Amino acid sequence: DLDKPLQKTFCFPPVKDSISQDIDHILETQSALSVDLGGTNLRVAIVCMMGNIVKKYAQPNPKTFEARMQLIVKMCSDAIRDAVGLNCRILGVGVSTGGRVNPQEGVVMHSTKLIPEWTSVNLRTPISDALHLPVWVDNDGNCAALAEKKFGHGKGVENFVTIITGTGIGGGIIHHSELVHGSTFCAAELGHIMVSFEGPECSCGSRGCIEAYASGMALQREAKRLHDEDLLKVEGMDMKLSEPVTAGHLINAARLGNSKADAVLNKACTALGVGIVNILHIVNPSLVILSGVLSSYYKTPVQHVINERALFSAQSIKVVTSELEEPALLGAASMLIGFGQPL
Ligand code: ADP
Ligand code: BMX
Ligand code: MG
Ligand code: CA
Ligand code: ZN
Repeated sequence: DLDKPLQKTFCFPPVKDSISQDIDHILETQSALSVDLGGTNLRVAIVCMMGNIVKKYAQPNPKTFEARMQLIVKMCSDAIRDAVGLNCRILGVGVSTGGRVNPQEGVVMHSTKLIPEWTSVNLRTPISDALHLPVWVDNDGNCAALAEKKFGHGKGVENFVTIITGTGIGGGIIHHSELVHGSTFCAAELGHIMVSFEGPECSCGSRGCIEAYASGMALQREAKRLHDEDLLKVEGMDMKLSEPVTAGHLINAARLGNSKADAVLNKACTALGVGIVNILHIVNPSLVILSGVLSSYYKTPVQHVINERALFSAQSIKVVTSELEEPALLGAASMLIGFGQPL
């Protein structure tokens, strides 16, 4: 039958031979442990080769060095135990942390008071010694950028930046497809872009940083201030006496017509937007990826500030929100897995 395509009849056997099946199985089960240390939370996850989070653990991030190191090792050990039953082979540990990080050495060089007792801390040696696994470390915003590059909106994009909002504001810059670390590992500390000489105090010791206006902690500070002055609650707002006041309450109050809450949020949006315009004028990325707890809230106002205040040539830059579940955790894992993904 000469019309039949040749390969269908002769070339590839329909069932893979057992060696290639074994290789596929080994590749599919390769996994990473990832750790993310933020101003509020300590998260650990088992992440498989394709970048899916198989299991996740979360605890409040302890305030002292000793307790934090102990908890990291404890949570990782528990995860390693669970990984066996989940058919995941752990290849190593990726750590994402706030602070300036030297990734070649696996050392946190310096931290703001958002993570206390976290300056000149070698993470690689003690974690590697305790778990008998290789360890990679980078800044959390930088990790978030790596995750976007490997698994998210940054796939195939040569120049982009990401801003991740949590307790603080983290940043990552991909320039010519590479992460920018700078001369003293302090590049892409985008939360500390200053948009006013005065402005609120920042956890870094300065004032007027975008983190001091628009981070989860900044909005929580303003929500508490309004609450203390009895100016937060509005008609129709559900707020229990026992629950802590958060940024979420501030957003709810503004939506329900609280003009004080609305003014605070407008300032936060403008500060963040102006900060991002400054970034556009320095590195000229083609894409800005917002992630973290407040990203969907900030997207439209940030786009608006860009339209109003960026130079004409920076107007076409796209602003998107991340579709990744946990960019910092995934990025930490991506330092050792996911190499099958197109870059
Ligand atoms: P981190 O990495 O800094 O530990 P996360 O990304 O885990 O932080 O986010 C926790 C932070 O998110 C809290 O510190 C708080 O400021 C903020 N947050 C918590 N709940 C809400 C909410 N409902 N809406 C907006 N922000 C929130
Ligand atoms: C702070 C700073 C950054 C970090 C950012 C986001 C420290 C300890 N942290 O600006 O390095 O990227 O917070 O951190 O110096 P998060 O706590 O919001 O996740
Ligand atoms: Mg974080
Ligand atoms: Ca960073
Ligand atoms: Zn600052």
